[in-house]
Amino acid sequence: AVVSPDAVHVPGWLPVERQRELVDVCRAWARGPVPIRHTVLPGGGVMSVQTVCVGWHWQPYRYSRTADDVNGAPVAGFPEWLAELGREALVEAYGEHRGYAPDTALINFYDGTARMGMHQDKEERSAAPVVSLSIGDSCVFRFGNTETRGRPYTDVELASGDLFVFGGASRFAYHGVPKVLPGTADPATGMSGGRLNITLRETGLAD
Ligand code: MD3
Ligand code: FE
Repeated sequence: AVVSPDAVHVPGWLPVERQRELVDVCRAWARGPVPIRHTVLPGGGVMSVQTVCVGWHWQPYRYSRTADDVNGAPVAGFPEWLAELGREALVEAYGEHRGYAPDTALINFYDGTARMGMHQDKEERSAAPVVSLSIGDSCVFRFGNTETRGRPYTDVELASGDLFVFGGASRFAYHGVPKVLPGTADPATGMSGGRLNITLRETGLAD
């Protein structure tokens, strides 16, 4: 379904076996080289979501190759199979991938009470689309506008296996996750509780 121009939601895109494989690899990345953590914001706030990155490390509000705000370690490399999955996602959403070459993934883990406030993603030096994959519990995803944090916005339920691609104008829209829906996950995904979200991005950065 096309939620707004260039924002395409594909429910149930990822087969459950591939969801389980992603859960396994994300569990390994969550252990290291940089452990998953609640990001601390410059004002002292702590995000309720836990995040681990591969390729480039995101910290508010820049990318680096080492996790200076965690343990200083270089982040795990971005695997080519994950870039290929990103291209498959763009072919599904747009019919072509136009040379999509994501070089970073942000992996967010939500427990039943975690939320993500309305924000824009502006650290990338690229207008290439963001690919989002959801696994585990469903959530309410709030997709807004490019001008303000507030209305108008559209609430969409994202379930396990759903693909969402944000390109074009939607790439710089405000968005957030106001609510997780506990107990909605299919145990066959390997997620026993909580929600995993993987976003693929092109940073436009070079070392
Ligand atoms: C629209 N993650 O990691 S995924 C994020 O579910 C983030 O964990 C949320 O927002 C999550 O930055 C939402 C959907 C998403 C991700 C990135 C976007 C939508 C986006 C970037 C630009 C526009
Ligand atoms: Fe975001």
